Amino acid sequence: MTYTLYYSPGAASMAVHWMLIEAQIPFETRLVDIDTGAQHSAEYLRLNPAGRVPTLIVDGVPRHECAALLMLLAERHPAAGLAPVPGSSDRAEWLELMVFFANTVLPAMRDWFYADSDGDPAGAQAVQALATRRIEDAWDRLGALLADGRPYLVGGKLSTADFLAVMLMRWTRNMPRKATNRESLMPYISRLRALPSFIELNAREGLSDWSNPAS
Ligand SMILES: N[C@@H](CCC(=O)N[C@@H](CS)C(=O)NCC(=O)O)C(=O)O
Repeated sequence: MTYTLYYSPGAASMAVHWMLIEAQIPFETRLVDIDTGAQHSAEYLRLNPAGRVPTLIVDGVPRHECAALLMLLAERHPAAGLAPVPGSSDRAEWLELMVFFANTVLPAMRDWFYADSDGDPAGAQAVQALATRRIEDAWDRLGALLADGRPYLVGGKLSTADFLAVMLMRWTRNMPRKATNRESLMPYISRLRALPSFIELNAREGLSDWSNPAS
């Protein structure tokens, strides 16, 4: 099995990059700097016609959509134990969360960050206001789940849902309402940010602006 991850630091590729590191899956990386528009190069558009990251080349075939990539990797690497196995009692909750992140939170994030360029700039404020409400609702939902003291989102174990959740929480760091301002989420965020794989991920992507304070 061979993998090449096309990524941009801190972008939707981050959860996939994190999983590859955590599961110790061999992979190569190629930087696509979205700040300089590299996602629009002819070479990259051949791999990803939407001009977005991530793209994961799986055994020579370009694959897209970060949530799908996480689920695919979990299926191809079951020994990593990063998803409840089919038929297990935690499977339904994991599926619910993965789909919730993919069909509700990721699009709301996209709307918040790209309201001007994806849509009509005249309506951008209203789009961002609705996106903010959806993002806040997501943190309410996750805060309620974590209220029972569970260390991770599903089944007491690290899973793909955590990679996605923490990446999304990180994206709020420069928003007026940050996930880190919520007491219901902070113990979870600190626990996940302390994982060696998260620290390694940040080092590899050259990121230092959303780490646990040095103790
Ligand atoms: N639905 C896609 C969204 C990917 C996406 O929007 N990626 C952003 C970065 S977080 C991107 O490529 N932005 C560059 C652009 O749209 O030009 C996924 O979940 O993988």
